[in-house]
Amino acid sequence: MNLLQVFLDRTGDVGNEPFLTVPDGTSLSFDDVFARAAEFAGALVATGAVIGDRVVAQVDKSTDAFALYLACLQTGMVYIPLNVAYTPSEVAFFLADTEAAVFVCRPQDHATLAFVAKDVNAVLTLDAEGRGSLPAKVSLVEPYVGVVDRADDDLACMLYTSGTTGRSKGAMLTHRNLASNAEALHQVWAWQPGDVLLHILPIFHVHGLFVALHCALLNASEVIYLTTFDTTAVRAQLPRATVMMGVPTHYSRLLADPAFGPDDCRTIRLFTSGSAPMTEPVFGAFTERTGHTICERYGMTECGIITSNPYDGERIAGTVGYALPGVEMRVVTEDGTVAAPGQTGIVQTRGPHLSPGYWRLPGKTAEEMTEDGFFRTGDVGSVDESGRLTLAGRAGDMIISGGYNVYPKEIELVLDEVEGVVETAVVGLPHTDFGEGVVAFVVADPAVTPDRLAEACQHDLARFKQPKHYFFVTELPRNAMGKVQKAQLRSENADFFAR
Ligand code: MCA
Repeated sequence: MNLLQVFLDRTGDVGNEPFLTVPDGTSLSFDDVFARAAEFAGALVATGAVIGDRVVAQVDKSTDAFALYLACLQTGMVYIPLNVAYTPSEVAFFLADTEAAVFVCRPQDHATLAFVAKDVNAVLTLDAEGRGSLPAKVSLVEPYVGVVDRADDDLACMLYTSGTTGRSKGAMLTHRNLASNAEALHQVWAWQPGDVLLHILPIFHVHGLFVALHCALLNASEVIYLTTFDTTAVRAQLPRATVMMGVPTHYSRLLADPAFGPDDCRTIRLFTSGSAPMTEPVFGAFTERTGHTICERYGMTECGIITSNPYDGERIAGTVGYALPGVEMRVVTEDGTVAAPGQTGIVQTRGPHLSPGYWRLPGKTAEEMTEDGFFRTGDVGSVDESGRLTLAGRAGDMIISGGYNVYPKEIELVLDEVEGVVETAVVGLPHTDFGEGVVAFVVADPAVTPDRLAEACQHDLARFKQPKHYFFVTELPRNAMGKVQKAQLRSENADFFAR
């Protein structure tokens, strides 16, 4: 069934009630948001786009940006949201790879992006205040009526993720993937009538777009919709909310405000954290300061949320809890056998939440799947006797900075292209704000400067991926097999950001 129809059915009785409330207190009702989606759906269809066509959006967080997503569901188009931090060269890749029929960007980026979008049939604009050529088109066309029938296995969205090769892959997500994961989370987090969600996340990732907003829609809940994370604004809104979802950086920033405390959290019944590992000091300090125990859960772009600490039951620091209802999760050791309790191996998962694969990369999809249909997450962990998962790290060398995944290979490829660079190794070092901070170790001619390297990155890589520091070294540490020892680089410089 079309996921939008599920949301319409669940909110049918409360159409006039507040859904998206912005900080000045203005609310759009469920009916308002669905009506706006129907307007955008009409505009999308008027471009000539049809069911299955890809709509790529690189726009600021706004109520209209969310309505655009719903418009894609409504018309059976495939929605691909992009981080606004992506550079034109990154955007060019996504537009070409998806063969986008429609590209929606910010008006201020239009001049720069028009060239990279030259093969896209329709390029439209949308700003954070609801202006641009997409909204302008709305007045020229009729709103779309009805919701296109979709089979459970039809594509709803694609979200890009990278990998060891540095090449981005589009994780295809179906209506079933999204609906099943939202239903499971709605159940395990015990959503209740009257819940109000404080929404502080970007809406170009699984966390902010699906985990947070899908749960709110299934519950017909009001959402306090903040477009950026600002501690003062969050503290001002918290006392009206019952649920907040964040990444560890959000919680450590709240704790950094000495005035933040139990009074701010008096109405909250659930704080969840994910997208990056929550450290035990932050977890402990949060409980001590507020009396609330953060519920850490674990997910991935390819499958949404896999496990969560219990709503009723002990939430243990450093663990990510139990598989969600309907979700299978197992740990498999190097020799291919299912791990015994306590034994470490690669986490695998299977179920209705799991993506059918990577867009137009059947070989890559096959590589990540086992013969019996489990997906190899690449995360290393162990399960205890009760089924509780503890993550111990990652098989690859992916960095997580402030909840964003950063793939070293992608950065190394850019740095290696700079004239005079011999070789590079990019790693994440402990960082108090972002969890891990990106740095690069560079072997290069003396003529190569940090500015030159930064300039190359600025052109090709989103800001959050760019190294915060360049270490010039005469050689990279290698083992007997010639493999660069990134663990050694990390351990020898672990206190770099604290220095
Ligand atoms: C911003 N900057 C960053 C990051 N964010 N640098 C490294 N890592 C980051 N994550 C840089 C900017 O480029 C800028 O640099 C400076 O920090 C300030 O930028 P600003 O936009 O003001 O940043 P911020 O508001 O302070 O953002 C920090 C943040 C944000 C709020 C933690 O990164 C964020 O919203 N993270 C959440 C990510 C998320 O939702 N992840 C879910 C994906 P300069 O000053 O030098 O220009 S994972 C997922 O969906 C899976 C399935 C899951 O399990 O959840």
